Order: sequence, then structure tokens, then C-alpha cells
Amino acid sequence: MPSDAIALSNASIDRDAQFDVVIVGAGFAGLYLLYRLRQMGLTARAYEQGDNVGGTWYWNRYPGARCDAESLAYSFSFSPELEQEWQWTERYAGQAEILRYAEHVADRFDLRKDIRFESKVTRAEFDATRSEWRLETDRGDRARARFCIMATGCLSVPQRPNIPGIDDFKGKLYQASLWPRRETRFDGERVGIIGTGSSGIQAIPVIAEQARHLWVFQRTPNFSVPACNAPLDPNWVAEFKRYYREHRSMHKRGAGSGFGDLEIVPRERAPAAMTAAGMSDAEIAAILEQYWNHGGARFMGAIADSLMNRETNRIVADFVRAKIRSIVRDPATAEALCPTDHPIGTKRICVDSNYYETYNRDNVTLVNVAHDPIERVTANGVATRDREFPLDTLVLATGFDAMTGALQRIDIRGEGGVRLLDEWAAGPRSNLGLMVAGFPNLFTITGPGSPSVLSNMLVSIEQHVDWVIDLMEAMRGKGQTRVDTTPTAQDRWVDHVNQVAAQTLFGEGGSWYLGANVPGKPRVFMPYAGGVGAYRVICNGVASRGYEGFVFA
Ligand code: N01
Repeated sequence: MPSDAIALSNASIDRDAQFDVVIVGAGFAGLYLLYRLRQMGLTARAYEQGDNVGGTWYWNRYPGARCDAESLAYSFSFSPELEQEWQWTERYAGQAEILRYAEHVADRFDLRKDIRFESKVTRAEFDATRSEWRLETDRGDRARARFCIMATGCLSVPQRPNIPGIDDFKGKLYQASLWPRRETRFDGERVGIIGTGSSGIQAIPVIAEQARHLWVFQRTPNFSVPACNAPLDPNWVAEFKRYYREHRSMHKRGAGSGFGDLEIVPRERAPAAMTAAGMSDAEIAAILEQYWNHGGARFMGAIADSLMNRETNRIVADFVRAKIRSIVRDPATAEALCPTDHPIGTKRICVDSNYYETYNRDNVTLVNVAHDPIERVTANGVATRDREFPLDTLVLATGFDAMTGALQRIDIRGEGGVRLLDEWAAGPRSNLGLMVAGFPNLFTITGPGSPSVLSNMLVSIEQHVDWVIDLMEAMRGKGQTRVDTTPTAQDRWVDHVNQVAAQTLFGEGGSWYLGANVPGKPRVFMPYAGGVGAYRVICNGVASRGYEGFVFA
């Protein structure tokens, strides 16, 4: 890591502190939990590794970092006052603006006083005799609580590539997801970047504008669609906000991922996208063109069966490949940028600003390391099999140990000392993505088995937190102190998650959704692909049937 990576200062320490609830993480999930728990009159402590709130938006400060969900949808809905007063400036907010928003939420609702910063939870153990969790942090905090809630995020453990020699590099080394806090510029520098997922694709155009030369080391190309980002017109926003409640309701109940239809007047029933079979070639081309020009990840929703039907998927992928060839002037570079190894959308679709156009610059070179593999990083740069690239700066945009990484790095022990690491050795198993059998009173917010990374995270966070809070209220009403999910209910949910995934092409993607980017990680499709609306109905149904599949004591 760069020596100037985010520096942590001293913080005071909890010694055998007792709370009703302990929370791991002070990103958006941790913040909303604190807000709701306080409303409920419970004591809570959140432990946060960073020295500020914001989670993923605290750590991912790389140049060009920007949300791929639209600002007006990617924000909290729990407070109508908050949503009215906060002014987003761009259609897709940049990292700094989202971090400011998280800070504003923390301050507006006075949440910081319940957060212990710079404290990384290392161990969480269930004490069955007292029905409570005991937590430890790397700074020596010790805390006990009836409930433990993991708000650790899905993309919070950076995945460093296993390339020999990285630590020998004498130039500046940055990792996208651990970017230093100070302003970084690349003027006059020879820069290399490894990784062409969402992070790399966002960083590359910005670095290219400053660097003397940028070499992009690409192993596998990804599909990317233009964001068409733009400043938000305050008059349009004011008009949109008149209908905010209706919009929020649609985001939560819709069939898709909770991003909604950001037209000013919410339509209760947006016209359902058609399958390719119901359209002529000309209609397909026209609708894809329309979605491409509109911008954003909603492109994948232009045709209803693009993630279900291989032929439809091929049509959509061909459309994007044709776009790449029409934008990138050098035919060999264009061809190298055209993904052919996975169905479009089965790896998270990237959303960019001028990504493909950047390869028309004289100071940018694509190095196809699928053909000429990186052999090592040297003191001076990157050595592929065929040549060495001298560099002043090397950027790693090599992704995350997603969804399970943060949970499995904490020594979590449930009933009888069973380790979560062992329980999940063959892949994560949970009921609703919320609880793991044998780990009483432990909840995972946006855990594996929930819509999580396939959804608008803010929609999913609020839904999960509200569901957990309702469960706790119900327990309090009955004087219950312990809840667990049954192995049978868990098995049923895991089967359902797998059945839904099997109706899609996701299993073919070789993506981080499957853990395929982490050597040795079991290949299990981790998120729930049924959509946020259907998932909410299922969760509400479980609750209305007296928390079917959960046992209380
Ligand atoms: O990571 P990735 P990411 N040698 O795993 C390459 C979210 N996100 O940080 O495919 C050479 O997608 C790897 O190559 P390959 C979003 O959900 C959102 O970019 O393994 N290359 C790949 O190209 C996203 O999906 C936003 O062959 C190596 C890249 O590194 C998720 O985070 C912004 C390598 C990793 O791509 C992860 O995105 C940013 C090696 N040894 C992120 N090891 C927005 O909201 C890895 N690679 C817009």
C-alpha cells in the first residue's frame, strides 16, 4: 500500500462495554441501523475500520469513482425531510459527493456518538449461556450485546492480484479501493493500470487526461455502457421531488433491482419491456439504441429476457460490440476490447464516461495480457512475457473478495463455537441472506442470498434494516431474547436462490458474483436474482406468518 494511504489516528477504547446491539461497519447500512435502533430505544455501538462514515464511498477514492445508480434513487428514503433538503448535483454522483451525503446523514441524525472509528472487529463469538455476542476489535475493544449485526458491505475487501514482485515496485503504487486521501495527479507520468472492471473503466479516462502515457493491462474485456452523466437541473429536480414518495414506493416494490424509472411523473406501471421474440429486428435495434443513448445500467433492461435467453443476450452483446467497433478507431484495439467470454450482464455491466473513446488518444495503449501475460512487477514497471513497460505509477483496479470476504475475515463463532468460515467452506448459506442457522441473534445486512449487489443498495439496506427492527420489536413484545433460523428454512431458501439463478445466464459469467475472481473460493452464485419487489414480498410473508422458519426462545 502507498505509505500515504488513509492514515488512522488514535481513538478511545471500549472495555467490556454492554449494548443491546453491536454493529460492524458504519457505511450506509450501519448508519441506518443506528438511526432505527435509537428510535426503538435500544443502545447500540457501531465499530468502523475507517476514521469516518461512508463505507465503500470512504475507501474508493480513485479518480473517476462514481456511482452507477442515479443519485435521486441511490439515497435514503426513510426521511422525507432529508430527501427534500439534500441537493444532488449530478445524475450520477461522484465519490466525494456521496461521502458528503453519508457525513451529512451522520451529523443530521447525530449518529457519530455511537460509532467507534478506527476499530476493526476481529472476533465475534456467541455466548450461549447468556444469549449474547462478545466482540473484539484490533484496538482492544471488548463489547457484549444481545444482537450483533454485520453491516460490512459486499465489496469491502480489496483483492490484490497474485503477481510476483508488486512490493518491489519503486514507483507510486495505488490500489483503487484503498486510494489515498490526498489529491493524486499523474501529470507527466508513465502510468500503468491493471484491471478493467467497473473501477478501472472509471479511472482510465481520468488518468489518461493527465498522464504522459497510460498503459492499460487488460486480461479480460468487460461490457460497458455510457453513463450519459450530466449536471442535474434544479428545476427538474424540484419537480421530481414533488413525487418523491411515489418514486420511492416504486423503487421498493418494482420487479427489478430497485433503481426505478426516473421520469418526473411516476408511472404506477412502467411499460413492461418485451422479450426479443416479440419484436422485429428493427424494433430491437431501435430500443437498444434508445437505451444506449439514455445511458446507464438500465440498458440491460431494454429487452426483458436479455439475462435469461442466450440468443437475446447475444443480440444485445452484438449491439455493444458494434458500438465498441464504431467508437474505437484502431481495429485491433477495438477487437481486443470486445468481450466474447461471457454473456453480457452476467458480469456486472460497467457504466462509463468516455471509456472506449479514451483508446483513441495517442497517449493510451491497451496491452492485451491475455496474449502477452504479465510475468511480474519489477522495480521499474510491469514485465510481460514479451517486454517491460517502465512506469512511474502503477494502479491496481483488481476488484474485491466480494460478499463473503468481510464476514469471513472476522472470526465469527456461533452456537457451540462453530466457525462461520467452516460453515461456509463450500459457499455461503443463509436464510433470506439475513441469518445463518447456528448463529443466533446475528444478522447480515445485504448478505449473500439477498438481492444485495444485484439491487439498488440503499433500497436493500433499508428493507433489511426495517425487517430486522420489526423482528426485534416482535421479540421485545414477547419477552424473547434469542432467535435463530432453522437449517430446514435455510436449505429451502438456498434452493430457491439457486433455482432463480438457474433461470438466468448468471452461472456462465465467471464473475465475482460467483466468487470466480478469488483463487480457491467456492463457485456459488451468491446474490438473489429474483428482484427487490419479489424479495420484499417473501420477507413480509415470512414475518406475517409469525417469522416462519425462525425459532425463538
Ligand atoms: O473489480 P472487478 P472492480 N492480472 O472484479 C483484473 C462495484 N463497483 O473493482 O476479469 C490481470 O470487476 C480482472 O481481470 P479478469 C461493481 O459492482 C461499482 O472493477 O479477472 N488482471 C478485472 O479486469 C463492480 O462490478 C462502481 O481477467 C487482473 C479487474 O482486475 C465491482 O465493484 C465502481 C488480475 C477486476 O475487476 C468490482 O469492480 C467500481 C491479474 N492478476 C466498482 N487480477 C460503480 O458504482 C484481477 N485482474 C460505478
